[in-house]
Parts: sequence; C-alpha cells; structure tokens
Amino acid sequence: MMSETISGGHLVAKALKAEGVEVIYTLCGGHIIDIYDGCVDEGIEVIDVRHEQVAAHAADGYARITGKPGCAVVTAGPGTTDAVTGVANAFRAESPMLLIGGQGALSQHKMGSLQDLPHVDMMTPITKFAATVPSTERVADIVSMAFRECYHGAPGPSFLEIPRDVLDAKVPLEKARIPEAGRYRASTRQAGDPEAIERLADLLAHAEKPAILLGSQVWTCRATDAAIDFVRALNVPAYMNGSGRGTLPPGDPHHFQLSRRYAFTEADLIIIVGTPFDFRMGYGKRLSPTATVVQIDLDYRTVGKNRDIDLGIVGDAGLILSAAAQAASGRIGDAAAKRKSWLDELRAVETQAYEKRLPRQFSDAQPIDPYRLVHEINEFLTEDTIYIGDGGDIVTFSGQVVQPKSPGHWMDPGPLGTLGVGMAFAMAAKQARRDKEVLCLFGDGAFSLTGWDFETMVRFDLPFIGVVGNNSSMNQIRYGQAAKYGEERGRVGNTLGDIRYGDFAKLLGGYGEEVRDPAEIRPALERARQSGKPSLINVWVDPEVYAPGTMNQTMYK
Ligand SMILES: Cc1ncc(C[n+]2csc(CCOP(=O)(O)OP(=O)(O)O)c2C)c(N)n1
Ligand SMILES: [Mg+2]
Repeated sequence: MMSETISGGHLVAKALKAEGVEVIYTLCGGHIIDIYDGCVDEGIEVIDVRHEQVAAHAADGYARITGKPGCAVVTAGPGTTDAVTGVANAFRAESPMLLIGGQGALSQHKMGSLQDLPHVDMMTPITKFAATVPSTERVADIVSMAFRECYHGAPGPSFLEIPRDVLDAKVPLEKARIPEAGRYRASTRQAGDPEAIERLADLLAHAEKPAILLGSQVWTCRATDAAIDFVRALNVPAYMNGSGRGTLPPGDPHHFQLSRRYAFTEADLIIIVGTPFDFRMGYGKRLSPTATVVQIDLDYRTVGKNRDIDLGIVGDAGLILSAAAQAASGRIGDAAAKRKSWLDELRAVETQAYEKRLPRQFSDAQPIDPYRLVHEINEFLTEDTIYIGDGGDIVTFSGQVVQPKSPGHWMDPGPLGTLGVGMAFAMAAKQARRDKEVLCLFGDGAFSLTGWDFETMVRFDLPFIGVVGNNSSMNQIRYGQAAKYGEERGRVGNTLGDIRYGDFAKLLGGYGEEVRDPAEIRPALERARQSGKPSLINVWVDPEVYAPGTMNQTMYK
C-alpha cells in the first residue's frame, strides 16, 4: 500500500495552523508557491501585498494586535532583502514574527541559482533565530522551533529559509515531525525574583513621590489590568509610552502625559516598566540622580543598561506589578493617600502645559497648523479606533496631543523609527480586528514609501481612515538641515512634490479628499468614516512650523 505523502509547503501551513496563525502576508515568487497551496488546505488566509517590506511590517503589526506571532512569506533574493526592514523593525520593537524566505534548491547550493543570496547570514544579527530548513521531514519541526525562539526573553522575529527542493518535495507523512498545537512550547511568563518583589513593595510603601512609566511590554504582556490596579491601589501617577499608551484612559486621575520631565526630575521613586533606556528615555540621563530607580523588563539584557538602577526585576510586567501591589498593600498605611499633594502638583504642571498649547490646537490659520490637525484627530478617535502614526514631524506633533482611548490602540514603529509602517499596520489591524476602526496619520514622505499598498486595502476590502499631514517635505529632517546649512541649502534632498493624495486614493478605488481649511478637517474625517472604504484625507499643513521635539532634536541627544 502506498503511504500518504506531504510536501514541504503543506508542512509549513500545518505548523502555522498549530501556532494559531490565521493569515500570511506575502508577495509571490516561484520559490514559495507550495506554501500557498498548503494554506488553502489549512484555511489560512493569504494576503498578497505590493512590496515585501509591507508583508513583514504587517506580520509585525499582526503580532502586536493579536498577541500571536505574525507570519510573512517572501521569495528568495530580492523578496527577502525587501523584507529586511520589516524584520529589523520587529527586532527593535520586540515583536514576535516569523519571516519565511525562499531559497534556491539545495541541489544547486552555491552554484549561482536564480535569486540566491546568503539570507541566513544577513538575517542573523536582526533576529532571535535564523536558519535553513535542511530537509522536508523537518519543515514543520523547524517552523515550530522558530516560533519557540520568538519568545525567548523579550519577544522578537525569527527567520527561516526553505530551499526550493526541500519545500516542493513530498515525504511520507509518518516520516515528518509535525508538532501538535499547544504541545511544543511552554509559557515564558516569569514572576520575578520574590526577594526583589519584596524590596519593591518596601520602596512603594515608603516613597513620597513615586512615578511609573508603563512601556510597550505592558501591552506585550497584556498587563493592562495589573497596571491599572497597581497605580490605583498605590496611588502612583502613570506615564505611558509606545504600545503602553492607552493603558489608562485619558481623563483618568492617574493618567499623566505632559508633566513627565518634571515628574522624573522631582520623584523619589521611579519605576520603569518594559521600556529600555534608549534615546526615547535620554538613555536614562533624564531621571533624577537622587531618585530610587526600579526597572522591570522581560529581557535581562535591558535591565541596568546605559544607567545604573537601584533594583532590577526580570519577568512579566503583569505578574510583577500584581505581586508588588499585593505585597505593598499590607505595609503601606496611609502613604498612598498622602501622595495626593504629589499628584496635585503634577496635575498643575500638566494643566499648565496643556493650556499653553491650547490656542494652537484651535488655530484657524491657513495653511493649517499641525497642532489643529492632530487635535481634530484626537477628538475624532473613539474607544474602538486603533491609531497609527507613520511620519516625521507630523507624528511628533501627534505624540503630544493624540491620546488613544483604549489599551492596544496605539501603534508606532518603535525604536527603529521606520517610515513606511503605516499602511502595513493598518492592514494587519483591520484584518485582525474587523470590529475596530483604524486611523493612520501619515507624513507625506512616509506615505510615499509604501503607499501603493493602499491598493491592497481596497482589494481586500479593508476600510480605514488615512490622513496625510502634507507639507510637501521631509520636514523633520529639513529642520536640522536648515538650522545647520541655512534656508537654501537646508532644502537639498528633502523637498517633495505637491501631491494630491486624495486623488491617489480615488485612483486606486478608495475614498479621498483634499483639505485646506481647518474647519473642514472634522467633516472630511466623518465622510471618510461614512464611506466605508479605505480613504485618504490629504490635509495641507504649514511646512514652516515644527514640533518642539523636532526643534530640540531630542532624538539625537
Ligand atoms: C525608512 C526611513 N527613511 C528615512 C528616515 C529618516 N527620516 C526621519 S523623519 C523623516 C521625514 C519624514 O517626512 P514626512 O513623513 O513627510 O513627515 P514630516 O517630517 O514632513 O512631517 C525622514 C526622512 C526614517 N526614519 N526612516
Ligand atoms: Mg512631510
């Protein structure tokens, strides 16, 4: 009797299915088509995009939105090199995804086959795991291994290349190792050293002016409830960054944003959760030198890096915050209530900063003040709108003003600062969460890097509200250039055409509008919402004004 056989591509699909992956993002190539055939059998959706960078960013975005690893499948050579930026972005953003790249047949190894490149060598420094699949029998096995590796320490991407003959060959089913769902990897949630938790509880019980920063890992660990319970029970003001934004809703008494520098200068206890001391934190230099600093992180290597700390705890943000709050509750006495004056002090700083900016947010100026645009967007967001920022200066403006209304509803590239993530994140967010509204603010420069994938949004019926803050420039770069070389030379290499992106949307089958009058921003956003289509509202903003963050050049300090 002939035994049943299975091909490499079908084994990939079985391994993806076991991991719970419901969709792959891809751009086709002869090296990888057997994976598509396997996906058809396993009921995995195949979303084909217009550029592999978008496929990889979408896999990153899918991971962030769903909590499951994302997967992108690209062909050998240029398909894989096009995806490098997406993998690199996921690497810096600690996002678990698997990139599968094609490869020439093993039988033609190093003979100069079509699209042959040393992919594994290229991917090794920007992944947690990169390998070649050596035989068809082991395809599913190595895919499951790659997923396991994604969750070692802080999560991140893995890469596999599958040679064409390995992928296409069929092997007897019983010879292939096919790991079963839920049986090939364990939870990596770590509760933290109990002694360290005790010390943190003591610090919390005695601090007069504590402050906490809830970073991206609060979302990665789905620690929202634990974080909220912590700040409320212990009466600790909270600042949020990255994917941690939205952990507390705007207006919550413990939600602070504009007084962060003041708080980190005045606090006596600063707890940094799930965010490295990288450029966004001034490498830790902007924390009071006399404060007690506690750092909690999934990655041992992040704790104490760039700045000394008083206490480090490695593990899951939710488990650690819950345990610390629990341990502190018995010994805190009236210390929590006594922090009221500290919270009032911060609220006053917060309100002052807010009021100072308010006139700009209501500005009727034409061309439009970017503050007015981001203000209108903030007012327009609902509890179910996932907000994505993809651009330079315009997104820096939005970082101050836009407040997501729910946890997990803020997406930015992360510390790689990659322009061009927006369309891919919108694609993944809408596809994974059809019940959500998706709004993406693009700079015109950022949009044009990956904008053709607007067509993919139309083709797969993925409605979203796209807003282009159009200043016909790469303004964030122009600012520093003009300051250094003068206005004229400051224009070299950063000036874009006056493009009507609203028309571009219509050309590709979406909804589009041009907005020059600030009073028209809100109605245009409403019409985009009503259209039920992928949309682009092209808002002409003043190219001569810059966000304070850009003017301070904080990213380079
Ligand atoms: C892929 C990539 N290329 C280049 C840069 C450098 N860069 C940072 S901001 C910026 C300007 C972006 O222009 P735009 O999106 O129009 O936003 P604006 O600053 O004009 O508001 C550039 C080119 C980058 N971060 N990522
Ligand atoms: Mg621009």
